[in-house]
Amino acid sequence: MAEHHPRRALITGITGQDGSYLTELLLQQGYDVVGLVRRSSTVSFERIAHLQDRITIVSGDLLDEASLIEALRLHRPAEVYNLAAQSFVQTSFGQPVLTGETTALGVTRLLDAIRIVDPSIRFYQASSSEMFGKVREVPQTETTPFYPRSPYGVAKVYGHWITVNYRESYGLHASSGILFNHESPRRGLEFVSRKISHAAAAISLGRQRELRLGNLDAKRDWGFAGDYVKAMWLMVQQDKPGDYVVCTGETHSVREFCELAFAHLGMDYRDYVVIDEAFMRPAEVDLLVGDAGRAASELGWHRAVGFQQLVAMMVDADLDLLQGKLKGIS
Ligand code: NAP
Ligand code: F7E
Repeated sequence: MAEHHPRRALITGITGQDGSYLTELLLQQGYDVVGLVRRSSTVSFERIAHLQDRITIVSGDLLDEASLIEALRLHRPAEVYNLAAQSFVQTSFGQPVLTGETTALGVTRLLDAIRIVDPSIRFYQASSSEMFGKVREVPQTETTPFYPRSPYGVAKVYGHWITVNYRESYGLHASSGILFNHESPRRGLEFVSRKISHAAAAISLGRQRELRLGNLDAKRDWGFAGDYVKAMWLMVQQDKPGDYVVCTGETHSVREFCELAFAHLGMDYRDYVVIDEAFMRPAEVDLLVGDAGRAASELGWHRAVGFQQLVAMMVDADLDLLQGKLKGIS
C-alpha cells in the first residue's frame, strides 16, 4: 500500500468550533487538510465557508467504521485529529445512548480504522475537563482521578482510556488533550458563553428582552479556542505521544461572565437575567480549574487571550453579527 502524505491531516468535526480554528492553523503550517463530514439534509459549513476552496471534504460518520476506513484509505493522512462528538452536556442527559455511540465508541471506531489502514498515523483525541466532574482535587492535572457527572463526561472518559489503550496495546502515536472550556465567536449558541454574549448584544440593540439561564454559580476555566488548537497540533508533533491538560489556570462563575458581558455594553445583567429551571442539569459540575504546567514545560504552550478579553471579543463579534457587519462567523 502507498505511503501516507507527510503533510496531510484529516480532521473529524471540521464543521465545529475547534475544527474551523484547527483548519486555519494547519493551512498556515502548509498542510493539506481533509475534513470528514457527515451527511445532513442541509449543509452546516458556516464556520468553514471562508476555507472551503482550500480544503478537501470527505463523507463519513463516527457511527460507521467502514466510512472511516474508506476515508483513510482514500486520503492517506499522516495525522488524524478526532474533534467530532455529541459535545453538548445538556443533550447528553436526553440522548445518553447516542452520546455514547458517538463520543465514546466513535473513538474506538476511528482508532481501529487507523490500526487497520496505517498504524503510523499520528492521532489526537479531544478529551475534556468534564471527565473531572465532581473534582477530586484543585487544580486538576493529568493525574487527577476522573469523576464524570454526565453521560457526555462518562463517554469522554471512555474515549480517553481507549486512546491510552491503543497507544499501549498497538504502539500508536495517540495523544489526548484534556481541554478545559474554550470559547470564541464561533461557539455554538446553546453553550452558556455564547448564549450570554449573543443575548447581551441582542438586548442592547432592543431585539431581546431577557436572558433565561440555569445555574449562575457554576465555575469554569474558560479560554479562547484559537489558543487551544495550537496545543492540539503541538501534542501531535512530539516524539512521544502523551496526555496534556490545556487550560488558563483561572476560574470564573457564570455570573461573572454575565456581569462582564453586560457591563461591556453599559448594562447591569441583574436587570435582564431570569433563572429558569429548564436549564438546570440533573447533575452539575460545580468547579473546574486546571493546571497546564505540563503543557507549558513540555510543549511550550501558553494561552494568549485572558478572560476579560475573551468576553469582550465575543460580545463585540455578536454585536457586529446582529448589526450585519459580519457575514458569517469567520
Ligand atoms: P462542536 O462545535 O459541537 O463540533 C462538533 C463536531 O462534531 C461538528 O463538526 C459535528 O458535525 C461533528 N459530529 C457530531 N457527530 C458526528 C458524527 N456522528 N460523525 C461525524 N461528525 C460528527 O464541538 P467543539 O466545541 O468544536 O469541540 C470539539 C471537540 O472537543 C469535541 O469532541 C468536544 O467534545 C471536545 N471538547 C470541547 C471543549 C470546548 O470547550 N469546546 C472542551 C473539551 C473538549 P455537524 O456540524 O454535522 O453537527
Ligand atoms: O455550561 C451553566 C451549566 O454548556 C457551562 C462543552 O464544550 O465544556 C462544555 O461543557 C456551565 C454549566 O458548557 C446555562 O450548568 C447555566 O455549569 O457552556 P456549557 P459545559 O457543560 O461546561 C466542556 C469542557 C466540554 O467538553 C463540553 O463539550 O454553565 N449554565 N445556565 C448553562 N449552560 C448552558 N448551556 N445554558 C444555560 O442556560
